Amino acid sequence: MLRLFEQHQIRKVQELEGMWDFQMEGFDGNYRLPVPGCWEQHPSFSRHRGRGIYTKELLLDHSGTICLTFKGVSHTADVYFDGEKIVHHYNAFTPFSVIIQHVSKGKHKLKVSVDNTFGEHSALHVPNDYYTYGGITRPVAMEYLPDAYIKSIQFLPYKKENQWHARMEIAVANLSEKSANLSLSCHIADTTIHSNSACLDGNSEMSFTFDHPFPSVEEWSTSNPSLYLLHAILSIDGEAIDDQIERVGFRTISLKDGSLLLNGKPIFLKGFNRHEDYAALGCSLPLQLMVQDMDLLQDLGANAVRTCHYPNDERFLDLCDERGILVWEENHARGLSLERMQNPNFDKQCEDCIQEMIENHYNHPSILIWGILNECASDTKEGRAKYKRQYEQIKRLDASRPTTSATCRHFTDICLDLPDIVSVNLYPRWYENMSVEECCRKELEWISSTPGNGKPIIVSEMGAGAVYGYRDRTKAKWSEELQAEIIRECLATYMNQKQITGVFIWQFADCRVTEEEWFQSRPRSHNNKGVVDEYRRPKLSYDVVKEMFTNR
Ligand code: ADA
Repeated sequence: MLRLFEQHQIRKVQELEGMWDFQMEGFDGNYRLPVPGCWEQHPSFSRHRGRGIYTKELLLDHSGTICLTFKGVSHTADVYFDGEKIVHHYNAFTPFSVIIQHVSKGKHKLKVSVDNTFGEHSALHVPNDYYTYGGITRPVAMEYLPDAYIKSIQFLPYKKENQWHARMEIAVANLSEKSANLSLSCHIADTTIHSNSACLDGNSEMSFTFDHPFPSVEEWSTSNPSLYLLHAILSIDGEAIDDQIERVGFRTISLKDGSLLLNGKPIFLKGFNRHEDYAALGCSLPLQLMVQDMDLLQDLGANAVRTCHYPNDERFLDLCDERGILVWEENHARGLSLERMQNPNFDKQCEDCIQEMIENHYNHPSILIWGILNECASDTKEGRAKYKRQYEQIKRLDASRPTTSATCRHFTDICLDLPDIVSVNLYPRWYENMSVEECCRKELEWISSTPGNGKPIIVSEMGAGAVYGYRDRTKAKWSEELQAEIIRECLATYMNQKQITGVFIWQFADCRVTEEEWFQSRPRSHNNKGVVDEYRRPKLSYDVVKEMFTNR
């Protein structure tokens, strides 16, 4: 399944899921692995970092133009079609596509070389407190494209004189040499809007823009997440040849007097940090397990999730849209030192990730914040220049959502003037040998002395580790009892501070970490701060969070 709703009625789409042929460099033998999937689920490759080759025969039922879309390949893909390299992509967490024209009917060979090694070629996938898996880890789609097709749809809802309106921008491309007489219609919420005809030159692109009132729609909210299908149909000389469906919601996000407003009303974020990671399946969760996570998040009383530390699978974001769960989505970066930020590939790999994240996820009503660069070198001048570039890039791509970045450079951060929201990762009684109250007071005092003063404040991380099943009534380190006590104390403090507009618990579920660098010191080679373990088995802290989130 590519999305939680059908994206086309006219365009023909085929999902390339199932068993692909596989070979691992340095290993003998031919394998068959499931796509989507991580190669780590195979016992021969469960701890292997290297280059794997996936191949699949494609059978085209007619000649023409196809578009191959990879929703996620971890972490670098080189794609070959009938032996010719057609696209290269870095980063496991953003989709990419490639169009191939003049393809003949019949059999063709698709090969994907996948690399999950660390080194200078990879500035963002590095040894870390989460695991970089290997494989074609998210779905793959093959689409047949007509000569002119719909390239993208952007939907921006807004209120004017207390009535809902929306601005819709639909980009189309003409792949043929010849010019085309195009027109476009948009169907949404019992309204149909028609464009005038437009002549588009061969090998060119253009956009149709509509701005329209929608007096009778219901707003999207956490309690009533109303969604609408936007169906755009492209015609040549009056004949419908292509279409695209997006699922949208009417809601506004704004900031006022240090609060975050959803549809003009202040909202307190009760959230979790959630890695895409599940026991033996790695980062390649099927829909069933995404739904289980969502059910647990809502059972816990959460109304928000942070996609730490990378853009998420669109199907999970679709679930957030449907359930009214608010999302802080962020580009791919965790804990990168200035030295790592100086990797010659860093800037482009970050900015490509931001571009692809916003281009592909712009229409999700659940996304309310764009984040960048978790705990990177925001206490250095050179680091600040990179933060500034990335915040500016986000605002160019989407000025409708506030920005933030989770910092751990307490008292030394020099970037708090840049984001719209100040976010801090706090670990009193775990990393910091101080009380929760003292830690909170000192942090708020510091923020008030910086350019971050007056901005909404989010505690983007708080928590403690507990090894599932380790019980100790004296609350020894790593016991479930200690974790439950620390989380209770943190929530009681942060949820009752008027300057704090949200809290994200670190973390929802235990996740695998790399065995290089200091991360190898983690018990079980996992980050054990989940309120559930990697199989979603609840720890004592689960009921503490449920009690405190549901009673707020
Ligand atoms: C940091 C980091 C998280 C995780 C956490 C921890 O705040 O942002 O990714 O590593 O610490 O568990 O130590």
